[in-house]
Amino acid sequence: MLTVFSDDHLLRDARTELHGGELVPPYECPQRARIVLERVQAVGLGAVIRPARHGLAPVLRVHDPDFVDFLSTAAAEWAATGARGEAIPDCFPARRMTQRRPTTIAGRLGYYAMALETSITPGTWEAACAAADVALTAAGRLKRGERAAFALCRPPGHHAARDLYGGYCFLNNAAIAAQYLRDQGAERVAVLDVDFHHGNGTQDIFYDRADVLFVSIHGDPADAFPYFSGYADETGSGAGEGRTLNLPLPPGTSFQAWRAALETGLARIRAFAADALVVSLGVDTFAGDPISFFKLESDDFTSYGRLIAGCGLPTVFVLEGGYAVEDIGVNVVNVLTGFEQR
Ligand code: 6XA
Ligand code: ZN
Repeated sequence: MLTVFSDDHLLRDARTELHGGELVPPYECPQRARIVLERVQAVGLGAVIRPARHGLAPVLRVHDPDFVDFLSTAAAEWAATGARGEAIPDCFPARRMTQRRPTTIAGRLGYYAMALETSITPGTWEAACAAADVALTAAGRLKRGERAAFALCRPPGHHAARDLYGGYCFLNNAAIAAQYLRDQGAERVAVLDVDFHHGNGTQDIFYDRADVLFVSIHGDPADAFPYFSGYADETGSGAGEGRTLNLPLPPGTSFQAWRAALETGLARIRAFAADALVVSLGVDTFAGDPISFFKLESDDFTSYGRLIAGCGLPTVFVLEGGYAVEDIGVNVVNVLTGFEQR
């Protein structure tokens, strides 16, 4: 399987994440991508290529232009205020407050944030654009006849909505890839999100659409980030009614129970008769993950990679979360080699 990778992920190198009431070194760190790449090379998964530049047009197919403009200048605007720390908001358009967009950068941070652990830093925008190009390049390979491709994206993307960032995400790489597949001729695209966290951004982007199915298996939002999205009764709206399937699971979920949810999701994907599949591949379902509560072991990732292959669809794997840094390479690549075994 081909891997697409960009060194520009290194430009996303925040010093701080708000966690447990403290500013700590971010869980979503550059070593993650390095360790995944090293494993790809160690097992000889296939060629590793650099992304082609696609520009902003495919990004603007799923994101709001004002939001994209905000992301592209936020770090510089924040620096110009003389603030000593990294850019994080302090006030949000909560219930019964106006939803008008402020002029000042501190106000716009709160306007566009869906969570505030994620600071915006110089280089973040460039890294996010490179990650989108990685996903687009991998998706483009399917058109050229490849059965599957791996987009080694960093920063991740599935929490980024049409006009929201947060949860370590800025641009929604998986949604950008899915829309690109549509624009390149696929009539129906399925997105399967196996990250521990609900892909609220991907759900938001496709919620009222009949042509993109979104299936997500994740920690129950009653217990897990992002708390305000991912319940089973969120099923889509308008033309998209029935095109969102959320499979929330409780703390301590074993692979057996997780696999049963995957089978349910895969059955829905088969019934949808998609032309292509995008997998939001987070491995924070791992028992050793420091911020999550499922109990998958490394061999389980191989098993479910094989199950995903059973759909028989051209597939783009897009890297999302996973913070047990020592194990992230093995776990991610196990999914990919499991897929290739079938
Ligand atoms: C913030 C947790 C962010 C989770 C990000 C993630 N306290 N999403 O892994 O998939
Ligand atoms: Zn996650």
